[in-house]
Amino acid sequence: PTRKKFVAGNWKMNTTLAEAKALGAAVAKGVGTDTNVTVAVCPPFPWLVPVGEAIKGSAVALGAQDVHYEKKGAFTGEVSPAMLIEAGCKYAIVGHSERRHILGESETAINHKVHTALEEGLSVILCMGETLAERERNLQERVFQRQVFAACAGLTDEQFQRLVIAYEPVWAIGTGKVATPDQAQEAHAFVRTKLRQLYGDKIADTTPILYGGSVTPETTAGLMSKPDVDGALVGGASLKADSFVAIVKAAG
Ligand code: G2H
Repeated sequence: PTRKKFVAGNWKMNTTLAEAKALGAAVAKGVGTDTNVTVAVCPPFPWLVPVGEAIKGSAVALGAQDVHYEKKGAFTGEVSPAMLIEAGCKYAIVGHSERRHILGESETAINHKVHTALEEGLSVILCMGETLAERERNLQERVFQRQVFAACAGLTDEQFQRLVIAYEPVWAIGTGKVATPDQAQEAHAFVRTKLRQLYGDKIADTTPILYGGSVTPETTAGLMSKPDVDGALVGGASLKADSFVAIVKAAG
């Protein structure tokens, strides 16, 4: 099965407003209107609308870095899926390791977020991946199984069509230590096999599985050459338009 490659930039808590607008505009210019790769940028919440303006007319879509699990109400500081849609987002990242490990986000909350975001019409980029301690004890497959299936419990077939999985080994995030193409392939193949066992061929064959963790233009082609690596979730290298656009080109 051929899955379209997908490259998303996760800007994290970076950029001034002026930098965000300039970065969005430069990415839009570099990517253009027609691409064989699905491309998204995920700026900080307050920059979503202006970055949406900056990428208008290009093939670049807008995503948020997180979303709340309730639809509205007394949740001070939180942002709902409907707000993100109105701000122009197509995607929301859910369960990024920084939220799991630094901000203490639970698997129950992540499952709830995935459900609400999909119900409200967003597509979800669900992150998962093992820590260094877990890999050293060879527990990564148990971790993938637990994280993916805790997050996906109860989704409908239609909702799975709007789910993208991102494998981000925690030891590779922002450390400059990228997983080898073989390590990524092994993890992605395991996740896909589990999707097949639990949800069947269609979901296993169509769900994109991205790799994230210190991806650079230099490492992209090797990772993308693997059959189960369908794209990249890019952090640090997405903050420079040249390197992000080079990753998009290398993925295509
Ligand atoms: C992993 C990745 C993007 P970086 O968090 O989500 O960041 O590419 O900086 O490792």
